[in-house]
Amino acid sequence: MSALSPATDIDRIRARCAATGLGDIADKVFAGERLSREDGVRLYRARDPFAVGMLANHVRERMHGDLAYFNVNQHINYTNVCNKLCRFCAFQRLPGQEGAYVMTPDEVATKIREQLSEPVTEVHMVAGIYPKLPYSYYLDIVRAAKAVRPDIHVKGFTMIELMQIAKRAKKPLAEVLPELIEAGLGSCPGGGAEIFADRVHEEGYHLKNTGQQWIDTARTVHQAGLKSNCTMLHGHIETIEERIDHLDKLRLLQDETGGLQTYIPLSFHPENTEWSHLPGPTALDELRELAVGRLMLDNVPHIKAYWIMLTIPVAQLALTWGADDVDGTVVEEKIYHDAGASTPQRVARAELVQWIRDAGRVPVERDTVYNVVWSADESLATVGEAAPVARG
Ligand code: V47
Repeated sequence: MSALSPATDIDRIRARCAATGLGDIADKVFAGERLSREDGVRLYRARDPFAVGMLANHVRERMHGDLAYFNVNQHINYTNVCNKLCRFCAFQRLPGQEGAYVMTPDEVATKIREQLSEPVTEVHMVAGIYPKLPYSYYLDIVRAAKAVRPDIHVKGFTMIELMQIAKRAKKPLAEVLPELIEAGLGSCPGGGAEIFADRVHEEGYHLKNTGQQWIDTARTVHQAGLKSNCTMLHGHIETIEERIDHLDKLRLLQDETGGLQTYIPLSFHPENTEWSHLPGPTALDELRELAVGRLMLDNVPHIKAYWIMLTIPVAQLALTWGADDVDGTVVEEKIYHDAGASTPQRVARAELVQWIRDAGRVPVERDTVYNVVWSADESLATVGEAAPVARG
């Protein structure tokens, strides 16, 4: 696979885009110009999704060549107790309900200890909103992880969890974040954004943060010096215009703060949820979503194809539809598996490397903030020096 599209490739992509009425959008992309919201809607509606994929792949290769990032991580969902009653969620339990659990800080430490023989660099720690947990609990679980594995990067707490933590701390988030950082928090994941539109919020998750609150919280996180990821939950009751509105709001936030590292479109999994009558997205919908994300979010460095949610074959394809990252080894995942995911709970590092190679890409193990840990491309720097990322 060629790292950068030569002129003939550009001509081929332009011709395919022109044939489906996207010639002007292709020209903007080749010139590095920002796409408008209307352009975004046209990308979603294009008769030929492969034209959109080719365009997104062009941008992906302009930014990252053939590199495909992964990490060695472990997920810990410290509680499934939640009071938000989101209709898309199969993970939540009410206090006392069968299957409800809360891990103690010692149990979190045990989960980290169990993986000490693996070269894990990140723990991804997210959970439900259980109002009884005191502020000290959140500090303690971060400290517990760091005590067992001091060099581990704690990527923890979505924006809704951070709002809850600040509420329990009885002080503004801007004052809470330095204490979480002091305890060992390294960055924040991108979950919980869903679809920002008030209509969908009202219908699907009205007890949760609004879109505006998600954005305001993320801004505060970035102002505290932490990076975060961002997501969009697609394939349920949202419209194309609502998706574009969501992407545009993320793009504006990024213009302002520069704190977003990676965008992850999250495919709705309907099983065991209140929306189980909805079909969820097809594999083609998922690939198109990644491609539109790559094209619209011109200021977000990375696009992640989360293999747990997509399956490994679709994640492999995604590496030519705009994605440059596949997440990591994971170890234990509950949110998607409760909602019917058929993927394994973990993948071995060597397997991850092999299936990235099989997809025609060059595997690069990164840490959470994209320092290179190991690379099949020996010219890349390793930890301590940021991976070379050309901005598209
Ligand atoms: O916050 C919940 C969503 C998120 C369902 O930042 C569902 O690197 C689909 O955010 N079907 C958790 N989606 C996953 C997440 C994530 C995953 C991997 C990497 C990163 C990162 C973040 O999943 C939740 C919610 O938005 N979700 N239930 C469902 N049934």
